[in-house]
Amino acid sequence: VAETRLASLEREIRSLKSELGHIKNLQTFSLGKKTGKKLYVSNGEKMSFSKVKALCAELQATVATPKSAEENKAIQDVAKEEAFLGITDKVTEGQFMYVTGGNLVYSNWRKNEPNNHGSGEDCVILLQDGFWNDISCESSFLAVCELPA
Ligand code: NAG
Repeated sequence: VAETRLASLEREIRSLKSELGHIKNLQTFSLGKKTGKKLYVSNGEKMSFSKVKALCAELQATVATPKSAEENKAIQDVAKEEAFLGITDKVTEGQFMYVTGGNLVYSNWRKNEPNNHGSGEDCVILLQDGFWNDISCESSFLAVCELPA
């Protein structure tokens, strides 16, 4: 009796795994994810940087962070408006770093940026033209999250 029950559970687990695999494939396909490329997603909402971080964390994701011109363009394609990037200089003014840790390996600052304008700008947005500008973390911009390649 116990063996029958176990066999039935194993059958069910195999079936669930198979179904989950199909759903993952479908999701990957519908989001246009390419193998070996990060996936960038947005819900089209604008919010403060802390809310973007929390939202991405809920999705077990991180805030979009371009580490190459190709990734910068991919985020531009997903973000139809100005979007926060996962980069700040909150730790040391003037030293922009990834919120996940580490120094920048790629940047695409607009001319004369970053400038810590006005009362200070510790966050970064991707402008419509693909260049970056430092901006107040309290202002609202599009949330774009990234999932690993
Ligand atoms: C300001 C921007 C600032 C930028 C400056 C360039 C806002 C709130 N501030 O309007 O980030 O460095 O233009 O002149 O958009």
